[in-house]
Amino acid sequence: MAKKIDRMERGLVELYHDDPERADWLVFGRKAGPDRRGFLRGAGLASMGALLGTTMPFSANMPLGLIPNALADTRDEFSFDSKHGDLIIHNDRPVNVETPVHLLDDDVTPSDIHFIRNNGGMPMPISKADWRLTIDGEVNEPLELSYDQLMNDFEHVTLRLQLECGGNGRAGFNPLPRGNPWTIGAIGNAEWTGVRLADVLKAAGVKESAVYTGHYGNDVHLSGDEEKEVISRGVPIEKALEEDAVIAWAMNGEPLPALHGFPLRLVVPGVQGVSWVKWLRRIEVGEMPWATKDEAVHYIDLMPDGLHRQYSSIQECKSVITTPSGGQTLLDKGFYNVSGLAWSGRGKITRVDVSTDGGINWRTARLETPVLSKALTRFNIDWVWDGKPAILQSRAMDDTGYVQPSYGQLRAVRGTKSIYHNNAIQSWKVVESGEVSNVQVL
Ligand SMILES: Nc1nc2c(c(=O)[nH]1)N[C@H]1C(S)=C(S)[C@@H](COP(=O)(O)O)O[C@H]1N2
Ligand SMILES: [Mo]
Repeated sequence: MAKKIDRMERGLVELYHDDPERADWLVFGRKAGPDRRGFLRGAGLASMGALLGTTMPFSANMPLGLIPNALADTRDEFSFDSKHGDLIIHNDRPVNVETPVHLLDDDVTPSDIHFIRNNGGMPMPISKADWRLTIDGEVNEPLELSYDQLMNDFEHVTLRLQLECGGNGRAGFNPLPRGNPWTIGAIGNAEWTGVRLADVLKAAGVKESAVYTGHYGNDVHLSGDEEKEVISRGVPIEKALEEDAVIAWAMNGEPLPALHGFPLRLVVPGVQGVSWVKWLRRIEVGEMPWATKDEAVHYIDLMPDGLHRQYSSIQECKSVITTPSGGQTLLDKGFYNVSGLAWSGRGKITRVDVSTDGGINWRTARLETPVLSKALTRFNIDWVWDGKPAILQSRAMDDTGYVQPSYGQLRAVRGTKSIYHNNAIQSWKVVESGEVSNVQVL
């Protein structure tokens, strides 16, 4: 019955129907302790919880739609239950879920609407007691820390920080690249609690030769091959040693949900999400950057001086109007409070300008306080809609003086083959009926 699995064409639910053992393997992974492949067949959620023990995260933290559907052995559509509204599901194997921007109007993004980006299968749950974090490579004293050591031996910090996938905005590239077609909601603003990465690295003693970190998670390659790493990205060592990089165990005051990396994940502010490795088990301090030359060309960013540089993992200044936004309808002409989000990977937002006429005239919006570094900042501005077609845009500036570019400017620097870091000015078209939709303005 074990058929060849095509990763793009077959979803998890279908896979559970056709090949449940394989599906378990992909969902629950390799660190199985007693061999539990296939044991979930026919079991209910409650008995799964009992079998795994109460310290295990799945029964409490998996999105309701995923496991019950899988266990029910039906062909129902994958669904992701959230009391806050419908999320956009790009893929269910691996799980990739985007937040529609109109839901992103809380100061702190609730965990159950925060976007999810997985490259591989969920790892087998491991209790906090059995978890170990290794720090090795270019360090004087490699460490193997238990969860308790991490909690007890280092100072705790809580920070509100944006997390954005490097592929966020990919759907705006033309031609549309491969990969999840994120619109602009692969972004969230959670509160992360843990210990400073710098404190842990210093405890291991970083050598002079250190250039980069490599971050390893416990997830499973989609092929099921245990030898294959799902992904291991890191950051320049200077970034890792900054005050605000965190090894986190809590998101919004609760233990990390399974899908967001229980029990530990990295939080590397300002840097694309791929380095925020979940289910963190190892940090390797290395002498070489992780990015190969081929990879690096995808990350050419437009810099404040209008020049480009070869490689950047920082997410440059960006903004989007969330109300009104695509899919919404203005009921009548008249007064509106236009609001949105602005952020920068380099620091604080200093200004957001809004245009309602496709970029001819710009007015400066109000920023909601507190304006935090590397966290989403809300802005708003009053607008009287005269009932005629309009194009709404926002353009952010950060404290390095970087001004969010237009699509034209971005394209001039990168060409058309971009797949990451789309920080171009976003445009919403309003037509006479009041319907709002996405439009691309150069
Ligand atoms: N172990 C592991 N960590 C990971 C990933 C992954 O696939 N495996 N995806 C990365 C990517 S590409 C992003 S954008 C963020 C998304 O974090 P979230 O799912 O908590 O929103 O996690 C990063 N950490
Ligand atoms: Mo990502």
